[in-house]
Amino acid sequence: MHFFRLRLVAALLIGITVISLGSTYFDVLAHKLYLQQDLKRRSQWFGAGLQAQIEREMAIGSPEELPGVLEHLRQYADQPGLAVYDTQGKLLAAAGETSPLKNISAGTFGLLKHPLNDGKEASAFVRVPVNEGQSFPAMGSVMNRGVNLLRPTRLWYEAAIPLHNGQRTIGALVMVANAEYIRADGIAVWRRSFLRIAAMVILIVVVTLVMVRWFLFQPATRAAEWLRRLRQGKADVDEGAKEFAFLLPLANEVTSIAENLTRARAAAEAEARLRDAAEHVWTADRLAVHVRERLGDGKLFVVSNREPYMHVRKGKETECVVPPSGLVTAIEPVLHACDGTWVAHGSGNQDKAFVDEHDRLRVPPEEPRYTLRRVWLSEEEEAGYYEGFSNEGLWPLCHIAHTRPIFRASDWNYYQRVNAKFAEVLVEEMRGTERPVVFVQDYHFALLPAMIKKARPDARVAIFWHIPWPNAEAFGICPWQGQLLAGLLGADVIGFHIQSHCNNFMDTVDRVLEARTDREHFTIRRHGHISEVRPFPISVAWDEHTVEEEPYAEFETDDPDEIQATSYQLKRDLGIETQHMVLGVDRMDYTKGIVERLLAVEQLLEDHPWYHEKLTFVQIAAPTRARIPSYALLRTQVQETVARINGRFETSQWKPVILIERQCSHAEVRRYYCAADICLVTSLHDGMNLVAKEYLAARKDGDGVLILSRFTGAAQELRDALLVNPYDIVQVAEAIHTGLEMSVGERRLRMERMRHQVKEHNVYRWAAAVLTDVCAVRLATDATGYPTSPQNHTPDSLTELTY
Ligand code: ADQ
Repeated sequence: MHFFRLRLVAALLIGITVISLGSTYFDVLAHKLYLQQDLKRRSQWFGAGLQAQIEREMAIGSPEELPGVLEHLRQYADQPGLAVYDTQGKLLAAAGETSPLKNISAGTFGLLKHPLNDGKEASAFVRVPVNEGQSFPAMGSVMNRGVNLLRPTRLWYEAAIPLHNGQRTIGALVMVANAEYIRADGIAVWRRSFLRIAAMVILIVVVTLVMVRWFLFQPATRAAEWLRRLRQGKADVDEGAKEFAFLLPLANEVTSIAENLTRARAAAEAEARLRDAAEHVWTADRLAVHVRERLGDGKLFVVSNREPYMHVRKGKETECVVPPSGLVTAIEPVLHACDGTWVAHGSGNQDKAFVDEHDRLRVPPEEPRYTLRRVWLSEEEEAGYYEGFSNEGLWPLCHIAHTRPIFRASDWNYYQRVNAKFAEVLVEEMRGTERPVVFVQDYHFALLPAMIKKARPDARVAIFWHIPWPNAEAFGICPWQGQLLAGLLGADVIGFHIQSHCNNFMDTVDRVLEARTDREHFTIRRHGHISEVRPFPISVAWDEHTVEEEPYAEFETDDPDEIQATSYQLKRDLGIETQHMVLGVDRMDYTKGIVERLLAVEQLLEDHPWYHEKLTFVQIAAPTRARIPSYALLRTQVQETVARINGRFETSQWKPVILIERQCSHAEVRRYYCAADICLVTSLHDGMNLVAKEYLAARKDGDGVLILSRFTGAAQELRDALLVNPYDIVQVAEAIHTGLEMSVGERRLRMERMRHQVKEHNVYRWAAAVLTDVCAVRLATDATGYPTSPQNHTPDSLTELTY
């Protein structure tokens, strides 16, 4: 540190001094030049006056009077010395310091050469030795006079002017002026500059040292301290990131390293805690290690309709958005660990600007770990495959929610075409890969497993069906049920949330296809290929070590007054003024039972007027599939029902129902979860329902009540929820009443048991289970025992499927 300071001071001293001296040198030069010019001008002006007078005297022809005249003129004009020479250079007369003037010999003209020979004026600055008793210089240049430079010298100005009589030159007038003041002035300027430079150097050095201390040493010391505390796990990443914002590029790097450090430390601690408690809770890191081992040298490919990163324009900026989805949480750690490929529809309006020539990009953008391959769909394809066949056909077909499915032949064509397009992309991505493992997501890609298998029999394929599978009669409505089943049976593993969906699927296959279903092992054999049918209940992430950004994360206390005070505060922060808050969070979908839920709240207010002005029901509804008529109709129904209930009960102080129609951030939804006395999930039919599990995961305080529809997959696991039939409005209203009246002890006991269930069966466990199963699949082999794998084979037509 000292050495750095010394070097800094020395560099400053040398640099500033050299620059200042250079600048002063040129200042002095300019000043001297100015004084010399000024002296010359004055001499010329004065000489012109003298010249005329002396010429007159000489013309009269009385040389003996010249010394007197010169003396008079010298004193009158305050001139140190004057002399007149004849044409031979002989001194005719002199005044003032005369002796040196007399010493000029006629032979060596020196300065007199020009006026006497050419009739022109001449002048020079000369440096002459200071002779004792003689303050007047001899004429001529210094060189001529051989000045000894070691002796003290003085500066004189000499000017010689020709004297005329008519056209004839009759001699020369020599004027001598003291120019020593010019040298003295230069020295004075140097002296002043030295003082100024010295003061400037000292000031700059002091200011620089202070600034270096404030802006470099002190922040650097604090940054080092912050990093040390981070390393020890005692500091918060955000606090440091804020303080060092002015070092932004560096701060970002440091923050990222520190975050990784914190995460790694937290994961290691969590693992250690789990080992210590002999628990088997799945974490993102454990999942990553587990899947990497199962995959070996194989490569993972994930296919979904929704992409994990979208580039969208917001105002003038383009943002990279992560759509809120449990799938990204579950799948990302695996892809991070094994650097796989995620194939998805590029639906962001700026997506095309961020891919390479193969439509690929590396993600996450700030720390690329795996490849995202975007697939482009035309508007017609999107309308037919996504909105039409998937969401107007399969979605209502699989949910018994009494909304009639619509099957159009044109939508079916697009569905096949888009499935084939994704299959082609996958085959292209898998080219050159030895042991590909493909994990297909959801009902948008029922045909994809068979298409992949046809092109790459050596690929292990799993598909997870995120929505319910209805009974065989209900599924029979679909005109293309056979093709859908045949497509699905191309997969080695077919996953549903719960056993009853698996059973329904087996029944449907039994009824529609010629295949051997084995109910003991839950396998289906068709055309020599075996598919396993398994329940894999999906869940949410459980990261106990994640740093929560809101102050609601933990308020561990058993004191009911304190709990109530905190609960009030949480509600007030969200703008809710009542004692109780009941919450619903859903996409605005007719399967979620939002209207039924509203009717139940109305029933409660009717049956229990006690809750007037004491309870607010908040419904957060994310807009979804807005172009489909049944969704537009639902939205109108919800808005009208909310308006009607509010119109019926509201007072000047109180609005019983608040409808928030927008997609909120994870953090915002979590704040509502933490503040809600009751989370109300009333789906008419739901594969799993992640909102119920998210509510439980958010309640680190151990309080809160979950009311859950018995028609959700989650109801199979969460037996401590208040289970309801959402069609029974009175029952749901009574469940809300029961939840509000439930004792703290009862609430906490139920919450603890449900949280334990979600913690044990989190989303990492779900991903591990599916991928473990598919990696363990034994592939069909040919007579030689090798997988029947036509490497790099692209079929003529991926849509040619038989069933
Ligand atoms: P979804 O039908 O979308 O999922 P769900 O499981 O409840 O239903 O998941 C919804 C997700 O969206 C949750 O993560 C929730 O937090 C979020 N969400 C809802 N409204 C929101 C809002 N307004 N703002 C922000 N986020 C909001 C399908 C099946 C389910 C199955 C999942 C997973 O229909 O049965 O559980 O897939 O397999």
